[in-house]
Amino acid sequence: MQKSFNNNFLWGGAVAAHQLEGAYDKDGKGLSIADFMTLGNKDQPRKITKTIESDKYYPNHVGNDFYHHYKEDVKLMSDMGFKAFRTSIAWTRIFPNGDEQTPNEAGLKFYDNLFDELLKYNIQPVVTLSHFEMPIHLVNKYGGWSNRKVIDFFVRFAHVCFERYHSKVKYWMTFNEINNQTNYQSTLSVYENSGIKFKPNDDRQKLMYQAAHYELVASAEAVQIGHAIDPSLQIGCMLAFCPIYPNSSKPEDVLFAQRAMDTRLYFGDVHVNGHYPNFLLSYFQKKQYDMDITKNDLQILENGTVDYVAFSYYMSFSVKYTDHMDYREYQDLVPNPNIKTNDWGWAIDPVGLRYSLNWMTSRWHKPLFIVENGVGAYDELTPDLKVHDTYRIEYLRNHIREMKKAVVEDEVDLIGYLPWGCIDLVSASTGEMKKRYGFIYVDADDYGNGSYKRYPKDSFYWYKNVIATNGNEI
Ligand code: P53
Repeated sequence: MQKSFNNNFLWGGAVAAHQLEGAYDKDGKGLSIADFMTLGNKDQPRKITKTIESDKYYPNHVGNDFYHHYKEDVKLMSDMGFKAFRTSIAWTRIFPNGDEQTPNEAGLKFYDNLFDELLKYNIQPVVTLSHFEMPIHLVNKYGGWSNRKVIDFFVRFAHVCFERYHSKVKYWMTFNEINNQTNYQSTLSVYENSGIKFKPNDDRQKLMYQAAHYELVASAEAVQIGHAIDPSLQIGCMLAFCPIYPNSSKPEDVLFAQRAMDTRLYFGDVHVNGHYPNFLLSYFQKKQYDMDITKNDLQILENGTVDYVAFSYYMSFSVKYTDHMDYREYQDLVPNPNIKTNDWGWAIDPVGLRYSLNWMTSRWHKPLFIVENGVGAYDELTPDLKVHDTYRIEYLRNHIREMKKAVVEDEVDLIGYLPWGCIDLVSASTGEMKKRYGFIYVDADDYGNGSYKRYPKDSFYWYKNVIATNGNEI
């Protein structure tokens, strides 16, 4: 049994370009899918508009204005003792339209500056290539990831990034939460993952599987290119890991929960094993899906397996068998009476994190990396400019405790822990600023009003001590 975390355990935090940078049209940046998503809330989904409409508010245009505050923000991360900081490279800063031959130097320069700033404080950048922010031009001209041509555009982008930053960035991920689109009934999820806008008679499920296939091939190509450029690079996949529990011990519920997890996580099987699991190939046949999967694709998948599995962990799901084994995320989830939820209905389940770490270890035998975890909550800035976020500390403490058991008692191979939205940013699902995750409060409201000043919350000082004691004092 290990005593505690290794000394090289990567404590830190995570963000994504489109949710915090703002500066959506600065220095040659092109428009991304995120620039067309309006403000929503937990009852009112964000709208996806065709053009930028003057009477609507688009929160990602401003983010938390990190583009102009990054030096100050990195300094605050360093004050907390961060060893690693995860962000993404906005594809549209590098290739504004996505299908150009040559990259935009001003965009490349911004990330040089950001990575240099991090390295100045010995903070390792951890980088996602595609995090819900593909160029809108690729959507309008090619239909997003429903088009095979997009593979080449992504691979070119990945190539440029590896070439430019390989000496500064060791840990990479290809596609953020590639499996979120399992819920193909969610217009927003498939748009964010794959830049697909469904038409009324589309077979959404088939389109989703086809787009995901192209993404998996693009990912595997990128892995090979990255390794060829620099064999020391660690290139991983990234999954939204929500374990799915059976509603009861009835064998049908248990079997159905297993099928549900297999359906949500086959993406990981392909990334890690280099081929599709049989149950899914058989499912494609049953549905008579004539998928565009070539022999060459299968070869690429086989040769481009990932070095590690990164994942987000927020919540667990539960399912109850009714009359089908075909998991449909939009209708098959049931509430779990053993678990409380946050204000947005996400189930708070720390034990599920230990379960997940062990589940993935037994299935994939790869190093794991927690690159998102946290609880969205309403915060209040007091008149003396403090935020007493005891609820956030409690959530993170309980999750870190379970993570520690998985590392110490179960000997799971875990690279690090990067909780989500370490500085307040725009929510992906709702576009709100007030669904906050940060250790650092940003004074801005849902409509972009505010000073954008940064204030450490109580959780800032608590997390700083967790890192300083390498997880001995939680
Ligand atoms: P927000 C759904 C389920 C789990 C994670 O989410 C998800 C989503 C999609 O929103 O997204 C990840 O901001 C994602 C981040 C996102 C974060 O979780 O909706 O990788 O971009 O911000 C938290 O509260």
